[in-house]
Amino acid sequence: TRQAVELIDHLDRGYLRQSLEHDVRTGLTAAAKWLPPKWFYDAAGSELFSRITRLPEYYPTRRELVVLRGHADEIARLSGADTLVELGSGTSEKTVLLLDAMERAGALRAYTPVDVDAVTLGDAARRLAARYPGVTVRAVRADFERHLALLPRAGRRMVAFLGGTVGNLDPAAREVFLTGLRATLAPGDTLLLGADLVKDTGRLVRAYDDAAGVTAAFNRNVLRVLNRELGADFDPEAFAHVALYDVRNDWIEMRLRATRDMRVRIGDLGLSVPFTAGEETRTEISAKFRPDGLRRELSRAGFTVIRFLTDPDGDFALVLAGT
Ligand code: AVJ
Repeated sequence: TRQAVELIDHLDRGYLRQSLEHDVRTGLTAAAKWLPPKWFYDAAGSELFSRITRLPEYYPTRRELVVLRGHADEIARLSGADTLVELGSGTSEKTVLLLDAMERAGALRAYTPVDVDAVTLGDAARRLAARYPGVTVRAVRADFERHLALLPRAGRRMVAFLGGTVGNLDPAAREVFLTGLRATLAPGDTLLLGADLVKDTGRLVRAYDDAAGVTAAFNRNVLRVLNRELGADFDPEAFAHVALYDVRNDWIEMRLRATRDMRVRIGDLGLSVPFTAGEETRTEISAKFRPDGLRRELSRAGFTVIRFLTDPDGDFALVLAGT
């Protein structure tokens, strides 16, 4: 028997196209060039990211799984949730640990994955609908920075934002995001937030500059996305992958460094972008948190921390927070 999956789409083609055009024009005409990380994730980029999560150097995914495996039942019980909403759900690999725990608690009624990629979203939604018959799967295609207010409100919800993706937002954007999310929660709803923690700089840098060069390929992939989507003529191999840890801001920065002078046409934008040899374009920040700072940010956004969990090595945090 096939389970019906409901798909709610808040991203028409025009919306994605407009935000891509806007981001690229803004970022590449700035004095210090930058591109937002959300454009890494086309099919090839999502596949590269999934390879990253299996790299020996990339600890966050495995550490978060350790916390989830050890505490899923506790999280399900403390949250009291019957509905799981997952922001940036991707392949929903970690999700089954939470859904199984909610099912064991006898509470599971609905799952709402939220992602920008329709294919990933549809696959995950169908797979989980088949695994949990009787559970309402309502997939929402949306940009979690823009469409929080449009998420389904039914049930007692736990909103999971895993993987440390919150670290891709700069502090100001994080405050807007957390405050906006808090405003959409009803009494009894909870947030389950995954956040990578500050640690030895060498380990941090290696996690974003792996020996096999997968992260480098992931970083350059954004240029392939611009070539395809905006008719640009980047030579991705003319850019070097750079990963550094900014100790003042507690974040990893990924950059693409031009290895020679060049001029890149972005056909669809009617733009010609000059790069000088050695010039760096920032493509991602990935913030690393200190437990106190993370608690402070959550409480400033109006959350109450219910449980602050980490793996035994203190590498990665999973925070359950209430209203
Ligand atoms: C998916 C955002 C959590 O910041 O660690 C992995 C993305 N970038 N390697 C992260 C990423 C480079 C990842 N997140």
